[in-house]
Amino acid sequence: MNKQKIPVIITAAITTIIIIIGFVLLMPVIGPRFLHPIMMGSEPLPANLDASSSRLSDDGLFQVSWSSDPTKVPLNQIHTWTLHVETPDGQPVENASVLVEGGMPQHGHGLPTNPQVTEYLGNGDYLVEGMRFQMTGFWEVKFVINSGEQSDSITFNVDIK
Ligand SMILES: [Cu+2]
Repeated sequence: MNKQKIPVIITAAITTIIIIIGFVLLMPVIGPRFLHPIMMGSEPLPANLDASSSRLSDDGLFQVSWSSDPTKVPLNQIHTWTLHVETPDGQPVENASVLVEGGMPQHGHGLPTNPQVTEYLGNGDYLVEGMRFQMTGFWEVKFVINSGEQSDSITFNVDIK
C-alpha cells in the first residue's frame, strides 16, 4: 500500500466513527423531531393510562371535567373546550384562574397553539379557546387551576383519532 494514503484512510475511518457515535448520542434529542412525520397516528393511548374526561386534580382539591365543541375532538381544527371545575363535594368553583398547557409526551412537542381560558361561563364552567391538535395519537392536556388560596393541576390523557 502507498505510504501516503494510509493517514488519509485512518482520518476517514476516524471521521466516520465520530459521525456515527455523534448521531447515536444525539438521537434522543433530535429523534422526536426528526422522526415526527412518520410517527403520525402510530401511537394510541398507552393502555395503562386513565383517559376519562372527568378526574380529581393531582392534590385532590378539584373535581375537573372537560368537554369539546364539537363533541368529538376534531383533528387539526381550532375549536373550544369547556372546563368544569367543582370541589370534591360538588360545589362549583367560581372565577378561578386557569392556565392551559399540553403536548405529545412521546413526540417531545407541545400544543401548536396557545389556548386560553377567555370567559367564566358560570356554574364552575370555563370557556377554553384556541384548542388544536395537529395529529392523531396520545396527547396530554394540563390545566393549572388557581382559586383563592388553592392551587392544583390536572393532566388529562386524550386520544385524538
Ligand atoms: Cu406529535
